[in-house]
Amino acid sequence: MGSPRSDLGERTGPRAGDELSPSTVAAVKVVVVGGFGVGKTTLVGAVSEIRPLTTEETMTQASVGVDDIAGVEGKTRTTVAMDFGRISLNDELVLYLFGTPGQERFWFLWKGLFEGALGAVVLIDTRRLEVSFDVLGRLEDRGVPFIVAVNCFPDAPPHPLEAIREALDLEPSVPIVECDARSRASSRDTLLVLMRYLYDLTAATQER
Ligand SMILES: Nc1nc2c(ncn2[C@@H]2O[C@H](COP(=O)(O)OP(=O)(O)O)[C@@H](O)[C@H]2O)c(=O)[nH]1
Ligand SMILES: [Mg+2]
Repeated sequence: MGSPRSDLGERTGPRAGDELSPSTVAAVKVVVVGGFGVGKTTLVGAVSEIRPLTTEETMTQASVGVDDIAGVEGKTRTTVAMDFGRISLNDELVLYLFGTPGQERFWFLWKGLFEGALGAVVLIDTRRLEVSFDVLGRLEDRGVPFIVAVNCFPDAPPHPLEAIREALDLEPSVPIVECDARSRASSRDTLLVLMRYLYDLTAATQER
């Protein structure tokens, strides 16, 4: 057996070419989840300051009849393993973003991806709310705090956020916001809502 592999969490100090000093910068893991085609890869790509790592592949004949593309017929690429990106929200806080596939056949990946994650953004498409039910249920089961971001597609009929909250059976305390996953500013604002929520949750726990 060789020596144990170090991972991101075991860094001992800055390395050459490293602009982040671990002593002053908090690195936080955040997961972006949602059903198939809701815009996860788009959001991670829009906000990431590093070239997002994505493992998109052209949908093959193998996914025909497996991936439900009703409503997203124009979609020809699908994320196979995950998306990865990074965004500095300020001088002290860096988010590492992990986009996870919504398809049920990738759920075995969830365990590893949620390890160490502080929270999640659940992206939804109001034309296909049903693809989000399983994802929300899984987060609730795991006790991962999340916010819901409604990705506004142009041909989606507008719905009041409170109606969406009701349709998804969300607790009143769970933040729900609108976003445009293609927009860097909008996607960044969405992540700020998540961070604010996580901060408030922590503060509330400490008060008890
Ligand atoms: N109009 C519009 N299209 C979007 C938006 N977000 C994503 N898309 C498109 O929707 C499709 C699915 O997005 P993608 O990010 O691949 O979804 P994923 O499966 O959740 O990763 C792509 O063709 C995107 O260009 C959005 O906010 N508005
Ligand atoms: Mg994707």
